[in-house]
Amino acid sequence: PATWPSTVVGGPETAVLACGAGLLGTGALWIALRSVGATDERATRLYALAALIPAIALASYVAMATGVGVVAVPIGGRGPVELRWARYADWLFTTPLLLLVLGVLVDADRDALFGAVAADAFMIATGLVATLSTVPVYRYVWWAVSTLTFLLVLYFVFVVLTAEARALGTETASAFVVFRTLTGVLWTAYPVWWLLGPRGLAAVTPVVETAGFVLLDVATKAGIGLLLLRSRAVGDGTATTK
Ligand code: RET
Repeated sequence: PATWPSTVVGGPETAVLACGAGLLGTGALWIALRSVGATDERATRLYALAALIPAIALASYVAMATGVGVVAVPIGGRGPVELRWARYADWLFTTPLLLLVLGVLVDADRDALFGAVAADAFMIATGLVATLSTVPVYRYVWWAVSTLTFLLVLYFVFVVLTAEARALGTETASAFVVFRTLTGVLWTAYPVWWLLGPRGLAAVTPVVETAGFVLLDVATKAGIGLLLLRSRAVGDGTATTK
């Protein structure tokens, strides 16, 4: 129809996306500036990752705010629903990087980390399939596939990485509990929010859905970076020697 894409650029959703871009850009810059002068090699690596994660998201948000990656999916009976796949491009890179941060933090076994990253990428890819499917029931089936894979990722964080953190000593173990909890709670909100949003049960409007994802993305991406900068288990480089 001639009216499509209606809300792509210039509507309230654009403003929300621009806010997200601003917050993520500020976060990336803040983390990068704060990490200047870090001498410990492992801390430097973690800070670089922590700055890179919101920077990638910034690119995705600028793309979404300017109308890139918008598709209209005709979901059975409901007519076209506008959605932005740029979000999934962001998550495809940033969620593995977030897992990498946790892995570097506790000196994780490479093979286990690789397995978790593979499961994570599969989770995002199948989530995109759920998002783009036009038959409602297929959307929920793919959502369920993605969520099952998400449980594998949680197992990795809560069981495998937790064991590695404990092996490194009490300080790293207690610092890791904070990162683990943040990951468990915030990541779980994503599939729930997807279900409530216009892609699922349509309990919330597209603008509210976008605002919710902005809050989650800022909390997970900038939040973890700021936590890292404050964490003694990172800054003084003692985590691996204790
Ligand atoms: C989708 C929908 C399908 C089911 C599941 C999902 C999970 C998404 C997650 C995203 C995490 C994103 C983060 C981003 C940035 O920092 C794709 C929403 C399970 C867990 C942490």
